[in-house]
Amino acid sequence: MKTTCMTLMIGASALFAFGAGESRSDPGNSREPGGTGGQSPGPADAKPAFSAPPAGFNVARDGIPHGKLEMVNYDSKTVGTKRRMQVYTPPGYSKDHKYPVLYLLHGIGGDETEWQRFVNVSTLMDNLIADNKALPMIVVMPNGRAQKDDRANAGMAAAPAFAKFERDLLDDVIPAIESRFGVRADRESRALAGLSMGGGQTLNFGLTHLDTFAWIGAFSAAPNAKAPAELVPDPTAATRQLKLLILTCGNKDGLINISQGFHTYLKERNVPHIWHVDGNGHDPTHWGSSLYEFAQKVFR
Ligand code: FER
Repeated sequence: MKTTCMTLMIGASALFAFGAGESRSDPGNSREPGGTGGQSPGPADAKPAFSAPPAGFNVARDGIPHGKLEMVNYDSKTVGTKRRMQVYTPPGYSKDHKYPVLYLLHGIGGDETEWQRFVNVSTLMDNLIADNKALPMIVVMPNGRAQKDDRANAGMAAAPAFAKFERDLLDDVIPAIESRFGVRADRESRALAGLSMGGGQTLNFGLTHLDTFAWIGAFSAAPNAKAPAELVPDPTAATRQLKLLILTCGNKDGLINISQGFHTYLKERNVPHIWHVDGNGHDPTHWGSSLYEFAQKVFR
C-alpha cells in the first residue's frame, strides 16, 4: 500500500514540477483545430491509437484455465545478493514447450510486486489467452532497483540503481529465466516494457539492445530516459530491428514531454512506432490499458 502511494505521490509531484511546462501555449498548437473548453488541444497526433480495455479485462473469470504466479529467487552477480522476481507462466505451462517472454519493469516507488498489484497482470493475461487475443507467454516482473537494499522506500535516491539494473537484467535475470523455464531465447521472443521509471529503463536498455529485445513498450516514461538521439543514433538500423515500439502516455501526466519528445524524434526520422495518448494521468488505469494492448501485439 505504502509503495503504491509512493509511485502515485511522486507521479503527482512530478505533475506539479512539469505541469506548467506541459500546459505552455505552444504556438504550433494554436493552429490546431478542435480545442475544447479553452484548453490547449496539444499536438494533433496526441490522441488514442487504441481503445480502452473492455470492462472486466483484469477481473478473474470462472471456467477458463488459469496460469501460475510465483516468486522466483536468482543470484545476482551484478548486485552480489539473492534477488526476487515475480514470474507468470501461462495455463498448461510445461518446461518442455518453448515460450516467448515479456519482461515488465515497475516505477520509482515499486518493486517486483507492483505490476501485479496495479493491474492484476496474471488475470489480465489469463483472460487475453483464453480469448485467443494473446499468445501464451511468460511474464517476468523483476525488481528494477539493482542495489543490496532494493526495497521500495528509497525514492529518487535509488535512481542510480535503476540505471545499474541494465546489467542485472541482461547478465542475471534473463539467464536465470532461460535456464529454468521453457523459453525461446532469441530477440524476437523477448519483449521489454515498463511504466514510468520502468518505461525510461525500457527505452534505455531496449533501444540499445535490439539484439536482445525486438518488442518494446514504454508507458509514461520518466526523465530517467536518455535523449532519443543517444538511444536511436541510427534510425535505419532501429527500423530494421524493431518488431514493435509502443509509446504511451496520459494527457494529464506531467511527464508527457518525455514521451512526446521520443515520438517527435522518431516521427521526424520515419521510425515506425505507435504513439498513444489517452485521457489518463500517471496512473494504473493508463498502465493497465497500455499492457492490455501491448500483450496482444507482441510475438506475432
Ligand atoms: C522524475 C519524475 C518522476 C524522475 C522520475 C520519476 C528520474 C519517476 C516516476 C515514477 O516512476 O512513477 O523527475 O526522474
